[in-house]
Amino acid sequence: PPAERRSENPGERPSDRLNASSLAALPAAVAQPAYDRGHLEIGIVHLGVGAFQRAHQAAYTDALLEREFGPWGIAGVSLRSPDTRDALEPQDGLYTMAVRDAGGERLRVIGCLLELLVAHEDPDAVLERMTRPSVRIVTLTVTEKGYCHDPATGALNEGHPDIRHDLDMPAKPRTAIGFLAEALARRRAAGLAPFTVLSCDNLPGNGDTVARILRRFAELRDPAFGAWVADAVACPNSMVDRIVPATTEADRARVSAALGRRDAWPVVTEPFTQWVVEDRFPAGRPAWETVGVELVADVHPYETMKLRLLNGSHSTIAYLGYLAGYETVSDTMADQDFATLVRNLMDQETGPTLHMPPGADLEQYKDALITRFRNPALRHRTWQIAMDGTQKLPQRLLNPIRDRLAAGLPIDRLALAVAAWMRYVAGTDEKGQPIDVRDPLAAGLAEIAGRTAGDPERLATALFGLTAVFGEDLPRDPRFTGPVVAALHRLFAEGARAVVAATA
Ligand code: CS2
Repeated sequence: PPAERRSENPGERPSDRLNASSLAALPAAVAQPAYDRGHLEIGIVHLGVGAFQRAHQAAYTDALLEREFGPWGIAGVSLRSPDTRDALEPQDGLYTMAVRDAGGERLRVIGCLLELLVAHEDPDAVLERMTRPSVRIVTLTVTEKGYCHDPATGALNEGHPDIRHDLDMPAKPRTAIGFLAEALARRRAAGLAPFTVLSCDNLPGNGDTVARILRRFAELRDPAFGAWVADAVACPNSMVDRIVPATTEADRARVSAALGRRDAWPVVTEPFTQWVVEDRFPAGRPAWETVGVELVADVHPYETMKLRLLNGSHSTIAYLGYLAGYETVSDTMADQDFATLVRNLMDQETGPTLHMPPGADLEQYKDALITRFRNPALRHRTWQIAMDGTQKLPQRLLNPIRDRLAAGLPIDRLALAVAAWMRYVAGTDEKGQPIDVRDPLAAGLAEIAGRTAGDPERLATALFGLTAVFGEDLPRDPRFTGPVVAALHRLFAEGARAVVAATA
Protein backbone atom coordinates (compact mmCIF):
# COMPACT_ATOMS: atom_id res chain seq x y z
CA PRO A 1 0.00 0.00 0.00
CA PRO A 2 1.18 3.57 -0.61
CA ALA A 3 2.85 5.37 2.26
CA GLU A 4 -0.11 7.72 2.80
CA ARG A 5 -2.27 4.83 3.86
CA ARG A 6 0.26 3.78 6.44
CA SER A 7 1.09 7.12 7.91
CA GLU A 8 -1.86 9.43 7.40
CA ASN A 9 -5.36 8.93 8.72
CA PRO A 10 -7.68 11.85 8.16
CA GLY A 11 -8.86 13.30 11.44
CA GLU A 12 -6.32 11.36 13.50
CA ARG A 13 -5.07 13.14 16.62
CA PRO A 14 -1.53 12.58 17.98
CA SER A 15 -3.04 10.80 20.97
CA ASP A 16 -4.61 8.24 18.61
CA ARG A 17 -1.15 7.20 17.54
CA LEU A 18 1.62 5.20 19.16
CA ASN A 19 4.26 7.80 20.12
CA ALA A 20 6.29 9.06 23.07
CA SER A 21 3.36 10.83 24.70
CA SER A 22 0.94 7.93 24.35
CA LEU A 23 3.31 5.30 25.81
CA ALA A 24 2.09 5.81 29.36
CA ALA A 25 -1.46 4.88 28.36
CA LEU A 26 -0.62 1.55 26.70
CA PRO A 27 -2.19 -1.60 28.13
CA ALA A 28 0.01 -3.34 30.71
CA ALA A 29 0.22 -6.45 28.52
CA VAL A 30 2.26 -4.51 25.98
CA ALA A 31 5.89 -4.33 27.11
CA GLN A 32 7.65 -1.02 26.57
CA PRO A 33 11.04 0.59 27.20
CA ALA A 34 11.74 1.47 30.82
CA TYR A 35 15.03 3.19 29.89
CA ASP A 36 15.32 6.92 29.39
CA ARG A 37 14.99 7.47 25.64
CA GLY A 38 15.42 11.21 26.17
CA HIS A 39 19.03 10.69 27.22
CA LEU A 40 19.89 8.14 24.59
CA GLU A 41 22.74 9.12 22.31
CA ILE A 42 23.24 7.88 18.75
CA GLY A 43 26.02 5.29 18.74
CA ILE A 44 24.90 3.24 15.73
CA VAL A 45 23.84 4.30 12.26
CA HIS A 46 21.88 1.59 10.47
CA LEU A 47 21.66 1.56 6.66
CA GLY A 48 18.55 -0.24 5.37
CA VAL A 49 16.03 0.22 8.16
CA GLY A 50 13.51 -2.46 7.19
CA ALA A 51 11.40 -5.01 9.02
CA PHE A 52 14.32 -7.38 9.51
CA GLN A 53 16.58 -4.92 11.30
CA ARG A 54 13.69 -3.67 13.43
CA ALA A 55 12.88 -7.21 14.61
CA HIS A 56 16.48 -8.35 14.96
CA GLN A 57 19.41 -6.00 15.60
CA ALA A 58 17.20 -3.25 17.07
CA ALA A 59 15.45 -5.80 19.28
CA TYR A 60 18.81 -6.95 20.71
CA THR A 61 19.98 -3.40 21.33
CA ASP A 62 16.63 -2.52 22.92
CA ALA A 63 16.95 -5.53 25.25
CA LEU A 64 20.50 -4.48 26.08
CA LEU A 65 19.46 -0.90 26.95
CA GLU A 66 16.82 -2.33 29.23
CA ARG A 67 19.53 -4.21 31.18
CA GLU A 68 22.26 -1.66 31.00
CA PHE A 69 21.81 1.88 29.71
CA GLY A 70 24.51 3.13 27.33
CA PRO A 71 25.22 5.34 24.32
CA TRP A 72 23.71 2.98 21.76
CA GLY A 73 20.71 4.67 20.22
CA ILE A 74 20.19 4.00 16.52
CA ALA A 75 19.73 6.39 13.58
CA GLY A 76 17.83 4.40 10.96
CA VAL A 77 18.48 5.19 7.31
CA SER A 78 16.44 4.16 4.29
CA LEU A 79 18.46 4.54 1.12
CA ARG A 80 15.51 5.36 -1.16
CA SER A 81 12.00 4.75 0.10
CA PRO A 82 10.45 7.31 2.48
CA ASP A 83 7.84 4.79 3.73
CA THR A 84 9.48 3.80 7.01
CA ARG A 85 10.35 7.40 7.88
CA ASP A 86 6.84 8.58 7.02
CA ALA A 87 5.28 5.88 9.18
CA LEU A 88 7.61 6.13 12.18
CA GLU A 89 8.45 9.83 12.40
CA PRO A 90 4.98 10.69 13.81
CA GLN A 91 5.60 7.84 16.26
CA ASP A 92 8.92 9.27 17.53
CA GLY A 93 10.65 6.18 16.09
CA LEU A 94 8.55 3.84 18.25
CA TYR A 95 7.02 0.68 16.81
CA THR A 96 5.66 -2.59 18.08
CA MET A 97 7.39 -5.92 17.66
CA ALA A 98 4.85 -8.78 17.62
CA VAL A 99 6.34 -12.20 18.33
CA ARG A 100 3.94 -14.88 17.09
CA ASP A 101 3.52 -18.60 16.87
CA ALA A 102 0.73 -21.13 17.31
CA GLY A 103 0.79 -20.42 21.07
CA GLY A 104 -0.11 -16.74 20.68
CA GLU A 105 1.42 -13.30 20.36
CA ARG A 106 3.62 -11.14 22.60
CA LEU A 107 3.92 -7.41 21.98
CA ARG A 108 6.77 -5.07 22.86
CA VAL A 109 7.32 -1.48 21.86
CA ILE A 110 10.95 -1.04 20.79
CA GLY A 111 12.57 2.24 21.82
CA CYS A 112 16.15 2.40 20.51
CA LEU A 113 15.38 3.77 17.04
CA LEU A 114 15.82 7.49 17.68
CA GLU A 115 15.41 8.99 14.25
CA LEU A 116 14.71 8.06 10.65
CA LEU A 117 16.44 9.46 7.60
CA VAL A 118 15.98 9.02 3.87
CA ALA A 119 19.37 9.11 2.16
CA HIS A 120 17.94 9.82 -1.27
CA GLU A 121 16.26 12.99 0.02
CA ASP A 122 19.05 14.25 2.24
CA PRO A 123 22.44 12.57 1.82
CA ASP A 124 24.14 15.32 3.85
CA ALA A 125 22.09 14.51 6.94
CA VAL A 126 23.08 10.85 6.68
CA LEU A 127 26.77 11.71 6.24
CA GLU A 128 26.55 14.11 9.18
CA ARG A 129 25.25 11.32 11.45
CA MET A 130 27.89 8.92 10.19
CA THR A 131 30.68 11.36 11.00
CA ARG A 132 29.58 12.09 14.57
CA PRO A 133 32.24 11.20 17.12
CA SER A 134 29.62 9.28 19.15
CA VAL A 135 28.95 6.87 16.27
CA ARG A 136 31.05 3.76 16.64
CA ILE A 137 29.26 1.22 14.48
CA VAL A 138 27.47 1.33 11.14
CA THR A 139 25.27 -1.71 10.66
CA LEU A 140 23.80 -2.73 7.32
CA THR A 141 20.81 -4.67 6.04
CA VAL A 142 20.70 -3.54 2.44
CA THR A 143 19.93 -7.01 0.98
CA GLU A 144 22.25 -8.95 -1.27
CA LYS A 145 21.89 -6.59 -4.23
CA GLY A 146 22.73 -3.58 -2.06
CA TYR A 147 26.42 -4.52 -2.17
CA CYS A 148 26.60 -3.86 -5.94
CA HIS A 149 28.83 -6.87 -6.34
CA ASP A 150 29.15 -9.87 -8.56
CA PRO A 151 27.39 -12.59 -6.54
CA ALA A 152 29.46 -15.42 -8.04
CA THR A 153 32.85 -13.90 -7.15
CA GLY A 154 32.01 -11.44 -4.36
CA ALA A 155 33.93 -8.64 -6.14
CA LEU A 156 32.70 -5.05 -6.57
CA ASN A 157 30.77 -4.61 -9.83
CA GLU A 158 32.78 -1.65 -11.08
CA GLY A 159 30.44 -1.09 -13.99
CA HIS A 160 27.32 -0.81 -11.79
CA PRO A 161 25.66 2.51 -12.71
CA ASP A 162 25.18 3.52 -9.06
CA ILE A 163 28.81 2.73 -8.29
CA ARG A 164 29.90 4.82 -11.29
CA HIS A 165 27.70 7.60 -9.97
CA ASP A 166 29.18 7.39 -6.48
CA LEU A 167 32.72 7.47 -7.83
CA ASP A 168 31.89 10.54 -9.91
CA MET A 169 30.02 12.35 -7.16
CA PRO A 170 31.41 11.08 -3.85
CA ALA A 171 29.70 13.75 -1.73
CA LYS A 172 26.22 12.78 -2.96
CA PRO A 173 26.26 8.99 -2.79
CA ARG A 174 23.43 6.66 -3.74
CA THR A 175 24.75 3.32 -2.55
CA ALA A 176 25.55 2.00 0.90
CA ILE A 177 29.16 1.54 -0.25
CA GLY A 178 29.31 5.17 -1.40
CA PHE A 179 27.98 6.37 1.98
CA LEU A 180 30.42 4.24 3.94
CA ALA A 181 33.36 5.45 1.86
CA GLU A 182 32.46 9.14 2.01
CA ALA A 183 31.76 9.04 5.75
CA LEU A 184 35.04 7.23 6.40
CA ALA A 185 36.91 9.74 4.23
CA ARG A 186 35.41 12.61 6.24
CA ARG A 187 36.28 10.94 9.54
CA ARG A 188 39.82 10.37 8.35
CA ALA A 189 40.15 14.01 7.29
CA ALA A 190 38.80 15.13 10.67
CA GLY A 191 41.17 12.87 12.59
CA LEU A 192 38.29 10.78 13.97
CA ALA A 193 38.62 7.03 14.43
CA PRO A 194 36.68 5.02 11.85
CA PHE A 195 33.47 3.24 12.79
CA THR A 196 33.20 -0.53 12.59
CA VAL A 197 31.17 -1.74 9.58
CA LEU A 198 28.86 -4.60 10.56
CA SER A 199 27.05 -6.26 7.67
CA CYS A 200 23.91 -8.13 8.73
CA ASP A 201 22.94 -9.46 5.31
CA ASN A 202 22.70 -13.09 4.25
CA LEU A 203 25.94 -13.14 2.27
CA PRO A 204 28.76 -15.62 2.62
CA GLY A 205 31.48 -13.90 4.65
CA ASN A 206 29.36 -10.75 4.80
CA GLY A 207 32.03 -8.78 6.67
CA ASP A 208 34.82 -9.97 4.39
CA THR A 209 32.61 -9.17 1.41
CA VAL A 210 31.83 -5.62 2.49
CA ALA A 211 35.52 -5.12 3.37
CA ARG A 212 36.62 -6.28 -0.08
CA ILE A 213 34.07 -4.13 -1.89
CA LEU A 214 34.66 -1.07 0.26
CA ARG A 215 38.45 -1.29 -0.12
CA ARG A 216 38.20 -1.58 -3.87
CA PHE A 217 35.77 1.32 -4.05
CA ALA A 218 38.02 3.44 -1.81
CA GLU A 219 41.05 2.50 -3.91
CA LEU A 220 39.23 3.64 -7.05
CA ARG A 221 38.65 6.97 -5.33
CA ASP A 222 42.27 7.26 -4.23
CA PRO A 223 44.88 4.53 -3.68
CA ALA A 224 46.07 6.04 -0.38
CA PHE A 225 42.51 6.12 0.92
CA GLY A 226 42.08 2.50 -0.18
CA ALA A 227 45.16 1.51 1.79
CA TRP A 228 43.88 3.36 4.86
CA VAL A 229 40.48 1.63 4.64
CA ALA A 230 42.20 -1.76 4.31
CA ASP A 231 44.29 -1.03 7.36
CA ALA A 232 41.97 0.86 9.69
CA VAL A 233 38.37 -0.26 9.14
CA ALA A 234 37.12 -3.40 10.91
CA CYS A 235 34.38 -5.38 9.17
CA PRO A 236 33.49 -8.35 11.38
CA ASN A 237 31.46 -11.19 9.85
CA SER A 238 28.06 -11.94 11.34
CA MET A 239 25.32 -14.53 11.00
CA VAL A 240 21.82 -13.18 11.49
CA ASP A 241 18.68 -15.24 11.80
CA ARG A 242 15.06 -14.40 12.42
CA ILE A 243 12.13 -14.89 10.07
CA VAL A 244 10.41 -11.53 9.57
CA PRO A 245 7.78 -11.50 6.82
CA ALA A 246 6.58 -8.21 5.36
CA THR A 247 3.96 -6.63 7.64
CA THR A 248 0.39 -6.93 6.33
CA GLU A 249 -2.67 -4.70 6.74
CA ALA A 250 -4.13 -7.37 9.02
CA ASP A 251 -1.02 -7.13 11.24
CA ARG A 252 -1.39 -3.35 11.45
CA ALA A 253 -5.03 -3.63 12.39
CA ARG A 254 -4.52 -6.39 14.99
CA VAL A 255 -1.54 -4.71 16.69
CA SER A 256 -3.22 -1.30 16.69
CA ALA A 257 -6.33 -2.82 18.27
CA ALA A 258 -4.21 -4.41 21.01
CA LEU A 259 -2.41 -1.10 21.69
CA GLY A 260 -5.59 0.95 21.65
CA ARG A 261 -3.79 3.38 19.30
CA ARG A 262 -2.55 3.12 15.78
CA ASP A 263 0.88 1.75 14.99
CA ALA A 264 1.38 2.45 11.27
CA TRP A 265 4.26 0.00 10.92
CA PRO A 266 4.69 -2.79 13.46
CA VAL A 267 6.98 -5.75 12.73
CA VAL A 268 5.82 -9.33 13.05
CA THR A 269 8.24 -12.15 13.74
CA GLU A 270 8.82 -15.60 15.25
CA PRO A 271 10.13 -16.45 18.74
CA PHE A 272 13.43 -17.82 17.36
CA THR A 273 16.30 -15.39 17.03
CA GLN A 274 20.06 -15.83 16.61
CA TRP A 275 22.96 -13.46 16.06
CA VAL A 276 26.54 -14.65 15.87
CA VAL A 277 29.16 -11.94 15.50
CA GLU A 278 32.94 -11.87 15.23
CA ASP A 279 34.32 -9.84 18.11
CA ARG A 280 36.33 -7.23 16.20
CA PHE A 281 35.10 -3.77 17.27
CA PRO A 282 38.14 -1.51 17.77
CA ALA A 283 35.88 1.49 18.46
CA GLY A 284 33.84 -0.39 21.08
CA ARG A 285 30.45 -2.10 21.00
CA PRO A 286 27.37 -2.67 23.13
CA ALA A 287 27.64 -5.59 25.57
CA TRP A 288 25.37 -7.57 23.26
CA GLU A 289 26.60 -10.85 24.78
CA THR A 290 24.46 -10.08 27.84
CA VAL A 291 21.30 -10.37 25.72
CA GLY A 292 22.05 -13.54 23.80
CA VAL A 293 24.35 -12.46 20.97
CA GLU A 294 27.10 -15.04 20.42
CA LEU A 295 30.47 -13.29 20.07
CA VAL A 296 32.90 -15.70 18.42
CA ALA A 297 36.27 -15.74 16.66
CA ASP A 298 35.00 -17.28 13.41
CA VAL A 299 31.45 -16.99 12.07
CA HIS A 300 32.04 -19.09 8.97
CA PRO A 301 30.59 -22.44 10.17
CA TYR A 302 27.48 -20.72 11.59
CA GLU A 303 26.90 -18.78 8.43
CA THR A 304 27.28 -21.75 6.10
CA MET A 305 24.91 -23.80 8.26
CA LYS A 306 22.32 -21.06 8.18
CA LEU A 307 22.65 -20.06 4.51
CA ARG A 308 22.44 -23.64 3.28
CA LEU A 309 19.91 -25.16 5.67
CA LEU A 310 17.59 -22.23 6.31
CA ASN A 311 17.96 -19.99 3.28
CA GLY A 312 18.63 -22.83 0.82
CA SER A 313 15.45 -24.56 1.98
CA HIS A 314 13.58 -21.24 1.93
CA SER A 315 14.45 -20.58 -1.71
CA THR A 316 13.51 -24.16 -2.61
CA ILE A 317 10.14 -23.71 -0.88
CA ALA A 318 9.68 -20.29 -2.48
CA TYR A 319 10.09 -21.34 -6.13
CA LEU A 320 8.47 -24.76 -5.95
CA GLY A 321 5.74 -23.58 -3.58
CA TYR A 322 4.90 -20.55 -5.71
CA LEU A 323 4.70 -22.68 -8.87
CA ALA A 324 2.43 -25.13 -7.06
CA GLY A 325 0.10 -22.26 -6.18
CA TYR A 326 0.98 -21.94 -2.48
CA GLU A 327 0.96 -18.43 -1.11
CA THR A 328 3.04 -18.88 2.03
CA VAL A 329 5.85 -21.02 3.41
CA SER A 330 3.55 -22.63 5.98
CA ASP A 331 0.95 -23.43 3.28
CA THR A 332 3.70 -25.10 1.24
CA MET A 333 4.96 -27.06 4.26
CA ALA A 334 1.43 -28.28 4.99
CA ASP A 335 1.69 -30.31 1.78
CA GLN A 336 3.38 -33.52 2.92
CA ASP A 337 5.31 -34.05 -0.31
CA PHE A 338 6.90 -30.62 -0.02
CA ALA A 339 7.70 -31.14 3.66
CA THR A 340 9.35 -34.47 2.79
CA LEU A 341 11.36 -32.90 -0.02
CA VAL A 342 12.64 -30.14 2.27
CA ARG A 343 13.61 -32.60 5.00
CA ASN A 344 15.38 -34.86 2.53
CA LEU A 345 17.14 -31.90 0.95
CA MET A 346 18.63 -31.08 4.36
CA ASP A 347 19.25 -34.70 5.43
CA GLN A 348 20.75 -35.97 2.21
CA GLU A 349 22.11 -33.03 0.25
CA THR A 350 22.80 -29.74 2.07
CA GLY A 351 23.35 -31.04 5.63
CA PRO A 352 26.19 -33.41 4.69
CA THR A 353 28.19 -30.51 3.15
CA LEU A 354 28.50 -28.74 6.53
CA HIS A 355 31.16 -28.52 9.20
CA MET A 356 28.95 -27.78 12.16
CA PRO A 357 29.87 -24.97 14.55
CA PRO A 358 31.09 -25.95 18.02
CA GLY A 359 28.20 -27.10 20.19
CA ALA A 360 25.60 -27.07 17.41
CA ASP A 361 23.49 -30.17 16.88
CA LEU A 362 22.60 -30.75 13.23
CA GLU A 363 19.53 -32.92 13.92
CA GLN A 364 18.09 -30.41 16.39
CA TYR A 365 18.80 -27.53 14.05
CA LYS A 366 16.95 -29.21 11.17
CA ASP A 367 14.01 -30.18 13.42
CA ALA A 368 13.75 -26.60 14.62
CA LEU A 369 13.80 -25.32 11.03
CA ILE A 370 10.90 -27.55 10.03
CA THR A 371 8.89 -26.24 13.01
CA ARG A 372 9.81 -22.66 12.13
CA PHE A 373 8.81 -23.11 8.47
CA ARG A 374 5.50 -24.56 9.63
CA ASN A 375 4.73 -21.62 11.98
CA PRO A 376 1.06 -21.03 11.13
CA ALA A 377 1.03 -17.56 12.73
CA LEU A 378 3.38 -16.09 10.12
CA ARG A 379 2.23 -15.35 6.60
CA HIS A 380 5.58 -15.45 4.88
CA ARG A 381 4.85 -15.24 1.18
CA THR A 382 6.69 -17.50 -1.24
CA TRP A 383 6.73 -14.53 -3.63
CA GLN A 384 8.66 -12.44 -1.08
CA ILE A 385 11.43 -15.02 -0.68
CA ALA A 386 11.51 -15.64 -4.45
CA MET A 387 12.74 -12.08 -5.00
CA ASP A 388 16.33 -11.41 -6.10
CA GLY A 389 17.10 -15.02 -6.97
CA THR A 390 20.18 -14.07 -9.01
CA GLN A 391 21.70 -12.65 -5.82
CA LYS A 392 20.68 -15.54 -3.58
CA LEU A 393 21.27 -18.70 -5.59
CA PRO A 394 25.09 -18.84 -5.37
CA GLN A 395 25.41 -19.06 -1.58
CA ARG A 396 22.16 -20.93 -0.97
CA LEU A 397 22.12 -23.60 -3.69
CA LEU A 398 25.12 -23.38 -6.02
CA ASN A 399 27.90 -23.54 -3.42
CA PRO A 400 26.48 -26.70 -1.83
CA ILE A 401 26.16 -28.11 -5.35
CA ARG A 402 29.87 -27.36 -5.95
CA ASP A 403 30.83 -29.14 -2.74
CA ARG A 404 28.76 -32.18 -3.61
CA LEU A 405 30.06 -32.41 -7.16
CA ALA A 406 33.63 -32.14 -5.87
CA ALA A 407 32.89 -35.15 -3.66
CA GLY A 408 31.17 -37.04 -6.50
CA LEU A 409 27.75 -36.95 -4.78
CA PRO A 410 24.28 -36.63 -6.36
CA ILE A 411 22.41 -33.31 -6.44
CA ASP A 412 18.85 -34.27 -7.46
CA ARG A 413 16.91 -32.03 -5.07
CA LEU A 414 19.31 -29.11 -5.34
CA ALA A 415 19.08 -29.34 -9.13
CA LEU A 416 15.29 -29.34 -8.87
CA ALA A 417 15.46 -26.15 -6.79
CA VAL A 418 17.67 -24.45 -9.39
CA ALA A 419 15.31 -25.62 -12.15
CA ALA A 420 12.36 -24.22 -10.17
CA TRP A 421 14.06 -20.82 -10.14
CA MET A 422 14.44 -21.09 -13.93
CA ARG A 423 10.80 -22.10 -14.33
CA TYR A 424 9.83 -19.15 -12.11
CA VAL A 425 11.85 -16.55 -14.02
CA ALA A 426 10.29 -17.84 -17.25
CA GLY A 427 7.64 -15.40 -16.04
CA THR A 428 4.35 -17.29 -16.45
CA ASP A 429 2.85 -19.56 -13.81
CA GLU A 430 1.32 -23.01 -14.27
CA LYS A 431 -2.09 -21.44 -14.89
CA GLY A 432 -0.73 -19.12 -17.58
CA GLN A 433 -0.76 -16.05 -15.34
CA PRO A 434 2.18 -13.62 -15.37
CA ILE A 435 4.66 -13.83 -12.47
CA ASP A 436 5.90 -10.55 -11.00
CA VAL A 437 9.63 -11.40 -11.08
CA ARG A 438 11.57 -8.96 -8.90
CA ASP A 439 15.29 -9.08 -9.42
CA PRO A 440 18.07 -6.61 -10.19
CA LEU A 441 18.62 -8.62 -13.40
CA ALA A 442 14.86 -8.81 -14.16
CA ALA A 443 15.17 -7.10 -17.55
CA GLY A 444 17.79 -9.60 -18.72
CA LEU A 445 15.77 -12.50 -17.32
CA ALA A 446 12.65 -11.33 -19.16
CA GLU A 447 14.62 -10.97 -22.38
CA ILE A 448 15.91 -14.54 -22.02
CA ALA A 449 12.42 -15.84 -21.20
CA GLY A 450 10.98 -14.11 -24.27
CA ARG A 451 13.72 -15.27 -26.58
CA THR A 452 13.61 -18.92 -25.48
CA ALA A 453 9.80 -19.11 -25.41
CA GLY A 454 9.31 -21.91 -22.92
CA ASP A 455 11.83 -24.31 -24.44
CA PRO A 456 13.48 -25.84 -21.35
CA GLU A 457 16.78 -26.65 -23.01
CA ARG A 458 17.20 -23.19 -24.54
CA LEU A 459 15.98 -21.41 -21.42
CA ALA A 460 18.43 -23.28 -19.19
CA THR A 461 21.33 -22.77 -21.58
CA ALA A 462 20.68 -19.04 -21.80
CA LEU A 463 20.42 -18.72 -18.00
CA PHE A 464 23.62 -20.73 -17.47
CA GLY A 465 25.27 -17.94 -19.47
CA LEU A 466 24.76 -15.56 -16.51
CA THR A 467 28.32 -15.82 -15.25
CA ALA A 468 27.60 -13.47 -12.34
CA VAL A 469 25.26 -16.19 -11.01
CA PHE A 470 26.64 -19.54 -12.16
CA GLY A 471 30.34 -18.68 -12.47
CA GLU A 472 32.52 -20.21 -15.16
CA ASP A 473 32.66 -23.70 -13.69
CA LEU A 474 29.08 -24.97 -13.28
CA PRO A 475 27.80 -24.28 -16.83
CA ARG A 476 30.64 -26.44 -18.17
CA ASP A 477 29.92 -29.39 -15.89
CA PRO A 478 27.38 -31.85 -17.33
CA ARG A 479 26.91 -33.33 -13.85
CA PHE A 480 25.28 -29.97 -13.03
CA THR A 481 23.61 -28.97 -16.27
CA GLY A 482 22.20 -32.46 -16.96
CA PRO A 483 20.05 -32.79 -13.82
CA VAL A 484 18.96 -29.13 -13.95
CA VAL A 485 17.77 -29.37 -17.56
CA ALA A 486 16.04 -32.71 -16.85
CA ALA A 487 14.20 -31.23 -13.85
CA LEU A 488 13.24 -28.15 -15.86
CA HIS A 489 11.75 -30.32 -18.61
CA ARG A 490 9.64 -32.11 -16.03
CA LEU A 491 8.52 -28.89 -14.32
CA PHE A 492 7.21 -27.58 -17.64
CA ALA A 493 5.62 -30.88 -18.61
CA GLU A 494 4.17 -32.12 -15.30
CA GLY A 495 3.99 -29.11 -12.96
CA ALA A 496 5.68 -28.55 -9.60
CA ARG A 497 3.38 -30.69 -7.45
CA ALA A 498 3.89 -33.83 -9.52
CA VAL A 499 7.65 -33.34 -9.76
CA VAL A 500 7.98 -32.68 -6.02
CA ALA A 501 5.94 -35.82 -5.24
CA ALA A 502 8.16 -37.88 -7.56
CA THR A 503 11.47 -36.40 -6.33
CA ALA A 504 10.78 -35.95 -2.61
C1 CS2 B 1 14.56 -15.36 3.36
C2 CS2 B 1 15.28 -14.66 4.51
O1 CS2 B 1 13.63 -13.64 2.04
C3 CS2 B 1 14.51 -14.50 2.11
O2 CS2 B 1 15.30 -14.70 1.20
O3 CS2 B 1 15.19 -16.57 3.10
O4 CS2 B 1 14.88 -13.34 4.63
C4 CS2 B 1 15.07 -15.41 5.84
O5 CS2 B 1 13.75 -15.31 6.27
C5 CS2 B 1 16.00 -14.90 6.92
O6 CS2 B 1 17.32 -15.00 6.47
C6 CS2 B 1 15.81 -15.68 8.20
O7 CS2 B 1 16.84 -15.40 9.09
